[in-house]
Amino acid sequence: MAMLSFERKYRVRGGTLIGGDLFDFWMGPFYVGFFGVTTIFFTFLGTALIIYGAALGPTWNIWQISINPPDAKYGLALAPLAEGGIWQLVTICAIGAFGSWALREVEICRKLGMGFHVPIAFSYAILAYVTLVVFRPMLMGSWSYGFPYGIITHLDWVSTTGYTYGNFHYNPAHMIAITFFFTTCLALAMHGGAILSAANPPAGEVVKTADHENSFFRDAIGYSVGMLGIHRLGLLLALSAVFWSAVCIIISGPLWAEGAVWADWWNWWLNIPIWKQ
Ligand code: 07D
Ligand code: 07D
Ligand code: U10
Repeated sequence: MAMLSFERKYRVRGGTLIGGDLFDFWMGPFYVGFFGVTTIFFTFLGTALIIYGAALGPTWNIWQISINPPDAKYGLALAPLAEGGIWQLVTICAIGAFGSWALREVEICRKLGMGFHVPIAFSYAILAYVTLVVFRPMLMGSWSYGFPYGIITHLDWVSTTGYTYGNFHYNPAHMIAITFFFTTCLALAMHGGAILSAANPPAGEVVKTADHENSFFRDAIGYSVGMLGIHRLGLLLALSAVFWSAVCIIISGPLWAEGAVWADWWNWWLNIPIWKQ
């Protein structure tokens, strides 16, 4: 079925989570829905606040604009707008927009009768973000632990936070997260390569089948995970990467005290009785 006639067939009422038929329509290619309206609302408000924050100075240079979290002295209280209050409002808008986007995805899945895999996957990204700007700051007792909203300044935050714990590479959950990120790339490269090599041969050659793909990996590495399995694996790897990222930062400070060096965590290894003198 061509895309346009498919869309006509499936662009039907229903599947909404809230508001019934209200907003249950499309604008061009976009499904609107109640959560489309709330996405637009939070996005506009959040962007307007960032522009307001930028207007307060000191720069309009896109790389240097930074909306900073409040100073530690404000703890978990609301701060004045120009002293971190904007950051707090932008954070609320960001969570509102990301949450709305996820729920709009859920409504689209319900309309199409699909599983909720995509919104569940996006909710892992939201979890990582909320861990950085809500859960960890709350556990540390101050919003100042959130990262600043600026292209370069958020990198400075990553660097400073990393060195606060010595060499962040020794954080065991960071290691697990990185391994999952690298493995996700490996799996996607293998999968993209396998599909293109079988399904998109040079002109004049026959298209190969899933049996060819299975056989390739059985010949090469002795096992094929299968054509459904590789997609399950891909999702699992990617979600695990983000999950362990959230773990690696939530344990830095709330669990492994601020200023303590992650390398020292590995002392348990030196203290295992069989080789400890
Ligand atoms: C390709 C999908 C498209 C999305 C894009 C991002 C904005 C921000 C805002 C001017 C893969 C759109 C960007 C809307 C404009 C203002 C105020 C996704 C794709 C193209 N980072 N980060 C970037 C965000 C964090 C880190 C780039 C967001 C954590 C490092 C972009 C968040 C930590 C590096 C960006 C976030 C961290 C980057 C490219 C939120 C740990 C880089 C992103 C909401 C996760 C790279 C200058 C990309 C870079 C980079 C956005 C959070 C680390 C500006 C929106 C605090 C080390 N980050 N980031 O392609 O070049 O993502 O930075 O959590 O090296 Mg970051
Ligand atoms: C938070 C993004 C959420 C995004 C959302 C959507 C929009 C809309 C619109 C385009 C989590 C936003 C959407 C705005 C855009 C349009 C239209 C994703 C998020 C909701 N590290 N490190 C990680 C590596 C070092 C440090 C994670 C590698 C150093 C700190 C990952 C290396 C030090 C933190 C990772 C390395 C250090 C991290 C990031 C190598 C610095 C974190 C991925 C090879 C000196 C962060 C939860 C992630 C984290 C994190 C990888 C090096 C410090 C595992 C590969 C040694 C402080 N690092 N790192 O989390 O865990 O994505 O955050 O050297 O906080 Mg690290
Ligand atoms: C995959 C796949 C597969 C495919 C695929 C893909 C995964 C099976 C079949 C998909 C993959 C690709 C296409 C590859 C490329 C993708 C990437 C590299 C990922 C990164 C993507 C991007 C960078 C693109 C990002 C673009 C986005 C997010 C679109 C931006 C959207 C908008 C600007 C509009 C969003 C719409 C909303 C929120 C709802 C509708 C709203 C409107 C249309 C606007 C009008 C507003 C209203 C009606 C509401 C009114 C507003 C109000 C009341 C509030 C006002 C408030 C104020 C303050 C003013 O596996 O194989 O192939 O293709």
